[in-house]
Amino acid sequence: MTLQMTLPVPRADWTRAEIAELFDLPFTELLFRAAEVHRAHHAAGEVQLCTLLSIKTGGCPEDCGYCSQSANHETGLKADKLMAVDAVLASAAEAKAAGSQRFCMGAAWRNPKDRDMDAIVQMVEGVRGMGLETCMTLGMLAPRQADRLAAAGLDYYNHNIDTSPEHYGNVITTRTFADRLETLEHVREAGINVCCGGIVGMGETRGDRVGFVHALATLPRHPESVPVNALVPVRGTVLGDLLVDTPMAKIDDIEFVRTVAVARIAMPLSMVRLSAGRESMSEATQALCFMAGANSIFTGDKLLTTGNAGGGADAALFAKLGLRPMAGEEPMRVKQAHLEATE
Ligand code: SAM
Ligand code: DTB
Ligand code: SF4
Repeated sequence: MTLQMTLPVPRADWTRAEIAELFDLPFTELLFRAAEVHRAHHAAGEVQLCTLLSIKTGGCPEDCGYCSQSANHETGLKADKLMAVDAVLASAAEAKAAGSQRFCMGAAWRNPKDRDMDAIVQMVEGVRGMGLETCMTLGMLAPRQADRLAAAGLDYYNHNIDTSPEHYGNVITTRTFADRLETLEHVREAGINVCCGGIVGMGETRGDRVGFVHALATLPRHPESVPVNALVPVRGTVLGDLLVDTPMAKIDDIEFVRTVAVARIAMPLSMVRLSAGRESMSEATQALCFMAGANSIFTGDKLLTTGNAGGGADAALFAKLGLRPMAGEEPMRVKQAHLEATE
C-alpha cells in the first residue's frame, strides 16, 4: 500500500457551526483532541524554525490597522528602499547558520512593481541555492508575477486573510477580503505552496475567530502553512493605540491557545505557526500552543519590524520542553496529501 493511499483527505467542507462547537469544547478536551490530531499527522516533538527579513520596510500605501509599516500611521519607523540582493543573501546565510529551515522575506508593498521582479527573483534563487526553503510576502500578485516567482523556485507565498470576512473592513479599508482570496488563487494556480493565516486580538469576537478559521479551512485546498499571530501592539497604529490605551483588551491566553487548537483540528496536515506575539507570551502559554498542535515558529530576535523572543530564548525553551528543531523540510506526506485532496 502506498503512503498516498493511506492518507486522509483533509476536509474542506467544515461548517461554521462545527468550528464553533470545537471552540466551545471544555479547554482540556479541546487540547486533548488537537494533540491527538497533531500526533496522527506530524512528529509532535519537532518544531520548524523560520526566520523573517524585511526586504523593503515602511511607507506602505495600505491602511492595515495593526501595521507599523503603513504610511497612514505615525510610528516613527524609517521607510527604506528594497534591499540589495547581496545584503539579503548575507542575512539568509546567517539564518541558516543559526539553524533556520525557512527564510521568509517581507516587503511593505500593496503589490510588487514589475521593475522590482528581477531583484526578487535573484533573492529567491540565491536563498534557495543555500538549501533554505523560501517564502515571500509582497502583497497582491498578478498571475504573471506569481508565475515568475514559481519559475524562480519560490516554495511558499504568505498572504494572510487576517481575520473573519465580517471583521476585515474594520481593520483594513484599502483592499477587500475578496482581493486577498484572488491573490491566493493566483498563488495556487502558479503551483506555489500557500502560507495564509491571520491575527488574533484585533478587537474581534469569538464569532470572528470562528469565521477566520472557517474561511481558512474551507479554502479549496488548505494552506500548507497557517500563521497564527497575536497582535503586537505598535504605538501610532490604530489597533496598537487602542490596545495600549485600553479600550481594547489583549487577547486572553487561553482563547489564543483555543484558536491554535481549532486550527490544528480543522487543518490537520498544515503546519500551524505560532507567529508574532511570542515575545510577550509566557513560556507556559507557548507550551500550551505546542501541545495544541503549533509546530512552527519564527526564531531570531526580530520579526519584520518588531522584536521577537530570540534564538537564545528559543533554545532554552526547547531544552526545557524537550522539543527539537524540525530536521529539513516539512514531511512530504503533508504535500502529498494536499495533492491527493485535489485529485
Ligand atoms: N505587505 C504584505 C502583506 O500585507 O501581505 C506583507 C507584509 S505583512 C507585514 C505580513 C503579515 O504580518 C500581515 O498580514 C499580518 O497578518 C502580520 N502582521 C503585521 N503587523 C502585525 C502586528 N503588529 N502584529 C501581529 N501581526 C502582524
Ligand atoms: C505572518 O503571518 N507573520 C509574519 C509573517 N507572516 C510575514 C509577520 C509578523 C509581523 C509582526 C510585526 C512586525 O514585526 O512588523
Ligand atoms: Fe502594508 Fe502589509 Fe503592513 Fe498592510 S500589513 S500596511 S499591506 S506592509
